[in-house]
Amino acid sequence: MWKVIGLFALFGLALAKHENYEGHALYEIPVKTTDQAELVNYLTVTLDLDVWSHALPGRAGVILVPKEKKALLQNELSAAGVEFKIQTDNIKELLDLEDQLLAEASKRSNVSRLNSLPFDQIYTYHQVDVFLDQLAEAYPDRVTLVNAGKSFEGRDIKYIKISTTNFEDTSKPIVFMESLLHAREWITLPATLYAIHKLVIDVTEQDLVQDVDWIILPIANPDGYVHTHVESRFWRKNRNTNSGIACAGVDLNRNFDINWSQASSNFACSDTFHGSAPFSEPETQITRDIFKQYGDRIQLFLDIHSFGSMILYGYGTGVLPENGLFLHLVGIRMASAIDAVKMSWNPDYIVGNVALVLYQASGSAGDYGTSVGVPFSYTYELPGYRFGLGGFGFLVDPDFIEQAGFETWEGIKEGARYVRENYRK
Ligand code: 0X9
Ligand code: ZN
Repeated sequence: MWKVIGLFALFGLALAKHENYEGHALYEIPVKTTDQAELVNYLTVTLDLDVWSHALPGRAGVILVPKEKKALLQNELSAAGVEFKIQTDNIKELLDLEDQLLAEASKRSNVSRLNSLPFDQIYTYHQVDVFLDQLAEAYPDRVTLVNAGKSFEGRDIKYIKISTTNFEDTSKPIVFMESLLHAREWITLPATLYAIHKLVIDVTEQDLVQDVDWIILPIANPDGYVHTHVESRFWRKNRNTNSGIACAGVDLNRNFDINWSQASSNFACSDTFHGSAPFSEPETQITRDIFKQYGDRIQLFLDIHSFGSMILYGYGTGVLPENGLFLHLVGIRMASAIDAVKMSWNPDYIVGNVALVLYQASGSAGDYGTSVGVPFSYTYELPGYRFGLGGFGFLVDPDFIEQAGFETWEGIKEGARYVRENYRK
């Protein structure tokens, strides 16, 4: 009896939880020409739609559309002769399924001792916080926990330093990685946690632990991340409310002081709103200060995002950095290492300048790294892994969490080895 009531209560909770996405449909729009792509991108702006994947000839647009806007969008597309497919008519059902799959996985595994992290779950802000604390306590000779400051809503932003020489041997290069700058890109968290696991708990790459120092910031946007767990699963920005509650949030990956505001939105409601000034946000200031503090020892910076199976480098204006050829070369090496072990149904990684392969974007973390002299600064776009009957972008299937960590680690290793072999202080 209690079980039944419990089930209903759970079900009711799940219903209440994703109600804001009831009837939202996911459209796949495989445009054929640049004109069609431009139309789709124009419609997403004028109808204020949530773009999951930017439409380009040869790369389908994926767009989340609320019930009341479906007819409008379809009329416009049909009038222009643009074909489309509805991947799912009600994303809320998939959100409930995601909750259910993750809840079942967490029931199966034992998370009471987080220093043996099972990779079949997406950990909450609090769980990661506890994990980092415990890790630093358990491995004091190798792990230092840094509480770098507070987010807009006052949450601690913490990163760990991994070093066999307490960061004192300045002849070692530093690899700096962060994830979850974009809140909804959940699959990026297991990628950094997996790297931590392989560098501290289950070490198999001695050279990378001995000869490289690591800075890993798993939750770069804690407020946005918590918001995706308790309120809106597809929230992207931080939770700055200076422009009013209705249009909260700054896109942290448009807020860095590099070509700021050149290719981003000035409109607070936009998902690519760049904020009131460069580095207006405490979250981006923290990443900036890491670059400042560790200077030119940072040889490789990886800002982990999803989705799209891409390794991107700057600049987002389309101008190539001086070492563009080397950026491309190391990018290809990392991508090939991932491709060698990726799920066969996922596409090969694409490597290139963000403006050339995707779109123009200013003020990104990756570009900032390049602008302050990090020779190898990249944005990883992890794949969208299989979910239910299709690939549903940001949704996470627990069956592929470990795979995401494992395959991304192959790419990270390749990049880290390159800088290990080539960095001379
Ligand atoms: O648009 C973005 O911020 C990134 N894509 S996402 O789908 N995760 O939002 C790409 C940014 C890439 N920028 C540079 N490497 N410069
Ligand atoms: Zn992103």
